[in-house]
Amino acid sequence: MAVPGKGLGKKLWSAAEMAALLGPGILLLAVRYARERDRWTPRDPLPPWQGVGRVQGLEAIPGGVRVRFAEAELEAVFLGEDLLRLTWSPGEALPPYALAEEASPLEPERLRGPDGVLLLRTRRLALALGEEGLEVRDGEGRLLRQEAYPERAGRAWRHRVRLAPGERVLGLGERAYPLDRRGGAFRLWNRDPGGSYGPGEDPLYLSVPVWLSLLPQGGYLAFYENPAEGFADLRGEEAWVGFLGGAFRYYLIPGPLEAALSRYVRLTGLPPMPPRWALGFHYARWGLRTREEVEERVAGFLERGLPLRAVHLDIDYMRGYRVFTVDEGRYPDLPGLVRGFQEKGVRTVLILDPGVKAEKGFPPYEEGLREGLFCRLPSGEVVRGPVWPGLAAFPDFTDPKARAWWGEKLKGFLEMGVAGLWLDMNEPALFAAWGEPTLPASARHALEGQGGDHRLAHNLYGLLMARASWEGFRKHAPERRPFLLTRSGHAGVQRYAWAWTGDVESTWEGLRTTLRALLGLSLSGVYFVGSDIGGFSGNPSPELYLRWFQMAALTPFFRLHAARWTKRREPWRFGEEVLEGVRRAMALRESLLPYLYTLAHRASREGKPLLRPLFLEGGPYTEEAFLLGEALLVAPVLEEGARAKEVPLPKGGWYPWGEDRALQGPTWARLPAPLDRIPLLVRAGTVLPLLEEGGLALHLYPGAEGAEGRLYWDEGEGEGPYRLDRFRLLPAEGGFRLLWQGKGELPWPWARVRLRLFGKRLLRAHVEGEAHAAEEGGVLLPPFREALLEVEG
Ligand code: NBV
Repeated sequence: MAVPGKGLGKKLWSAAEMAALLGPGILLLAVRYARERDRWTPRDPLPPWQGVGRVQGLEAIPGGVRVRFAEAELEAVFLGEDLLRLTWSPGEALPPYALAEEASPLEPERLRGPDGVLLLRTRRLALALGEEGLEVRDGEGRLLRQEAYPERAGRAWRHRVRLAPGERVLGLGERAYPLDRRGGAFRLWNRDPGGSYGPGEDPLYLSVPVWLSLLPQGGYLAFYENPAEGFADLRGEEAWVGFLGGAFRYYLIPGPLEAALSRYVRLTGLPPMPPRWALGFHYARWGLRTREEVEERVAGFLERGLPLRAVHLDIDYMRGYRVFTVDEGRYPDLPGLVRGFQEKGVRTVLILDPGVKAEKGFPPYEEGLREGLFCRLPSGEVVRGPVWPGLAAFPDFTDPKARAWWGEKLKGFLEMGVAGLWLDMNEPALFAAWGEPTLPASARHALEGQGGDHRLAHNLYGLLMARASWEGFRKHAPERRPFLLTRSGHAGVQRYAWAWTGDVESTWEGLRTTLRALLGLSLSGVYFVGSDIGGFSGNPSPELYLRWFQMAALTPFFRLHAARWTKRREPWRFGEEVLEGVRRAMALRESLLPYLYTLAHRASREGKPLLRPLFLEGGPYTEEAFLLGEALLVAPVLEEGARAKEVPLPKGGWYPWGEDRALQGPTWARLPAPLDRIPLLVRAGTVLPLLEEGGLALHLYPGAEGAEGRLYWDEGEGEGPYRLDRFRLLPAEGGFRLLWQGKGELPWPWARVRLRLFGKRLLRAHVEGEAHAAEEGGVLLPPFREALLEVEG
């Protein structure tokens, strides 16, 4: 981080502010470090950009073609009907950390156009190589992308991509910017904005070089497989995309975007199935100095019957911020604490920062030095930069030895029952009084033996810290599903960790920015995301706090957290009305668990996102609402004082939560948003599985053709038996037939199922000839294969 508390680059911290936060000692180190870092930052301006020259020759290769230009070479290879890979050389190909899949070439059809243009095509995608550039079309021959042949400047590459009128460009990871990135210029470089950020801050912690183009006819996805520092400038009618090093290699996938995104996620890795508890509510707070304080907070939730599933311990539990230690004085008997919480159904998650205190005699530091695990300067000296514990050394996670060592270090915590790890400061972030708050550009990295500098490896740091932690988790707690939460990452980080959006400001703008950051991550393949409820850095008003809570309850990761300098913000600190609103949001979240768990399963098997902007599925371009899975439409309240909201409804019927009448889209509907809830709608045609006291409920929301729904369930942890149930509601004489098909080894876990029908009044249900009368809340049935639902005329 540059200097906590301020948007970096805009303003330097006053010495007094910085000293107040970090202490005068660290302030001095931050000044000294910034000076040293500048000394170790090579000043090598880019040589002039040069084109690749004219085509000199062509050669067929498996799956495609190699084209020789005067100054470069291009390999275009199809790796499937919907996957084209373009690689320009010369370039420094790095180990394929982002990829999960090794696709093999697929033979395209090879044609020559009338003007000598070479055409390669599959059923879904066609590539045409012209004089000045290339064109990509979909299976119907519609133009998707036009790009000029690239330019090179030393190690750097860049190219121009034409933007069609009305084309929108999405993705690029976490951004404090509207989802349509056109009009902006973005840096692909993971950066800690320093303790607080708001709209427009760029870059943030987790950038992903993935680009989704939304065109009237569908669009396409481009993934640049390059972790080096890069940029995407979308201010004009042509975009510039470039990287300051690394190979210039990218993949193109045709739309529709929803399918393209799943394809990208299979390429870079499906997110694993999380433990079920992780979908519940988490509590965190920086600045809990003692074990008693943590216990008091946890008890506060439990005494009030607020369903707390996990508590996160921030850096305060450590001894002088030394990683892998526990301050026995302030946090005695951590194993006992973890066990005690677990008995109450609360899991413990511990924060880990990558910096290892550079202190003689501190075993992890000594080991790292001895085994050569830390990042070094070109001189061979270990880089030591300031973070929380003072000067620290940084494990080089691009070295398999360092990853294995890190994984071993987790053994103690995992064996004591710690259920998850929270990976912070892994951009990596250092305290620098000015300039780049990270390792010097010239710092060396192993990159699996190939070697390279920090400019190439920087964006991989968070990804590989997550990978090292994941591998350690699997090794030392093989019976449990890893739960990792990361702040930084890169393409593929979804294979290992969930992400949260860091130190956003506690303002209404911060809330809107958060929604954008969450959806931007989701559109970049990082599906399990959430934010600090109420914003990290300031004190939200009661209303902002509640609105944030309500939105967060409908995002994948649901956690309350705040900076040490903020006021206490447990739900009971804002008066009765807010507490009741929070209770309601939490109860809704708990009841949605079967639905969320099923979404998590679909993400892990099919690469389907949990959070989806409406336009991903053909709806309007809007940031006022989003989908949670296919069935739920959430319209968060983002404005102070609003008690109603204009909600965009895509095509089809939409049932406002709890109501019997569906609204017909496409339309904008004005829906009530009293303080105790935000607009939430269910898509007509849905069978929604919900958890309720004592069992499972199926809420039936018929559309014109009935309704459908699925449920995935297992033991919530490990790799034991599971079951998949499919429910189909079909219109029938006098009402509906509800068909239930289940498969899998896990026995159905609930004794009774409550059916609740929306849109029509349910009179009774018939199962195997027996009639069950419906009451106010629906009808209770034993498990069945087919039920006949009789409705009022
Ligand atoms: O560990 C302290 C904080 C943490 O609470 C927050 O969630 C992280 O984003 N951490 C940043 C380091 C210092 C921030 C000023």
